[in-house]
Amino acid sequence: MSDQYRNFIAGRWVNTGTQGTLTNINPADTREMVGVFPAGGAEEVGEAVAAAKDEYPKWRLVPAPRRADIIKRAGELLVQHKEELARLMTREMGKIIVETRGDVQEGIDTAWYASGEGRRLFGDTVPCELPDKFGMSARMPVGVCGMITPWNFPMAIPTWKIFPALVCGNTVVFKPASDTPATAVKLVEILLEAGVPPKAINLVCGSGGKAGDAIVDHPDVAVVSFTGSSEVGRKIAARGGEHLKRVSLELGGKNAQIVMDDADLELALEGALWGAFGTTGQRCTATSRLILQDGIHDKFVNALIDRARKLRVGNGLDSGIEMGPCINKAQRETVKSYVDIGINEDRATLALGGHELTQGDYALGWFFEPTIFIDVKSGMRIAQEEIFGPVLSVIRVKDFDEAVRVMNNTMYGLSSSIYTRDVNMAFRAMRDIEAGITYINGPTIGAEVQLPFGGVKATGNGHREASHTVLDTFTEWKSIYVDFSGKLQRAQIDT
Ligand code: UN1
Repeated sequence: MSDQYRNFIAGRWVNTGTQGTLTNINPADTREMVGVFPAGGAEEVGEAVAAAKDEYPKWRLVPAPRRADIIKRAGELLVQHKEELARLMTREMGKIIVETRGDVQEGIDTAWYASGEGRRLFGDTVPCELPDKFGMSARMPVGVCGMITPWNFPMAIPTWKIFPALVCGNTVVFKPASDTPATAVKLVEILLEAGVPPKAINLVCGSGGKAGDAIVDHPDVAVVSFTGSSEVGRKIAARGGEHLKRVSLELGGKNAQIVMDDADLELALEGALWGAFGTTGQRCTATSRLILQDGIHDKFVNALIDRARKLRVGNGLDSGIEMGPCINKAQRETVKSYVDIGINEDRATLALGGHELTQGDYALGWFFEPTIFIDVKSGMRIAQEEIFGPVLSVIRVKDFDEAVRVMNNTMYGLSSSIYTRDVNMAFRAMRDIEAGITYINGPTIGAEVQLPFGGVKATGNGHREASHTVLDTFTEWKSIYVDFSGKLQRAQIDT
């Protein structure tokens, strides 16, 4: 049974879109159409932005703790609907039900964190140079925020952006990925039920080229927050730059896990399997390179291949399944093309997998085998380019210095991990790895919302989501001087 989804624009649910209709297909069983939804473009974005702009002067004056109460209520509704949301999300994007529950949980965690900020939003009070003068800084909302989100975390990532933006007093135009509109509709329904004023949250489904670009180009959108590929991020930054727009980018990764000779190997093995094949490798933080020290390399590779071969691939709603399908046909083709590059161009050794799964029920979806390349060299394309699929490249190194050199030899810098029992090595890794996130004795995936999320180099442009650091994206600093001397006091002159 498929649903008819609608956009939510200027306080109304809208059935039709100027760009026609898009279909939402279950990637594990393409016979199932999860829903049909209208695709919007510049016209819908224009109406949505106008509504959000109209609501902004009212919403910014609602006290922040009251705005936060609404987000807290949204968190409670997410708790209440967690299971049904998780099931819907597995149907629309394929990752296993344990993971979609986790995705909703990350939204809940974000609601608690962001609502707490409604009673903080700290600024500074500082002494002034002149007598009878008071100085302070305060966070002010920015205006209309455009949120362009990916399909791999259809709940968590939109909440990372929308919840803090609303708590800060901004209004929102939200364009979810075309592959995951159903979760977006549910999130907007929840925000409305929680009490967000209808025009403060607008939903425009549609393609990046039409709806996404219209958001980036609209002069009344003050902030664009985008999560997706570095290629698209570069274009958004350039277009946003034309308008001197604030653009927060969360982009690609080529994350690596290092395993040193002294590591707890069983622990490192579990970490590598989870980091590489969890979410079918479709996380910005996925482990796509495994850097193994010489002494344990062969033993570790054998155990890894053995365990990865046994991973149960299938429909994420079925119990016991450990890895779902790729999101769609095009993504699976990309994965396959990288396998071909690995074999023919890079001349690495394909040690496991490498094929589409097409037999029996697998023929219904976009399944791909867990895939491992060994004898990979750091400069090879499969060790440099983001694949976004279940493909792991194993690189052998002789010592710690080489491991860190290989780790850093990428244009990206999102997540990283090292398994070692040597505290000195762990601290050197924390200092010397070029990445926004470093895990010690944990896999490259699994960020918690109370710490900043984001990366260096081509992974972003200096912004961080989550934590209190996200407030820097959604607020503008105001410095306030109160002179209660009753006379003109000239700074830097009447000292
Ligand atoms: C992403 O991959 O885009 O740290 C987000 C993690 C998750 C979020 C991933 N909490 O893997």
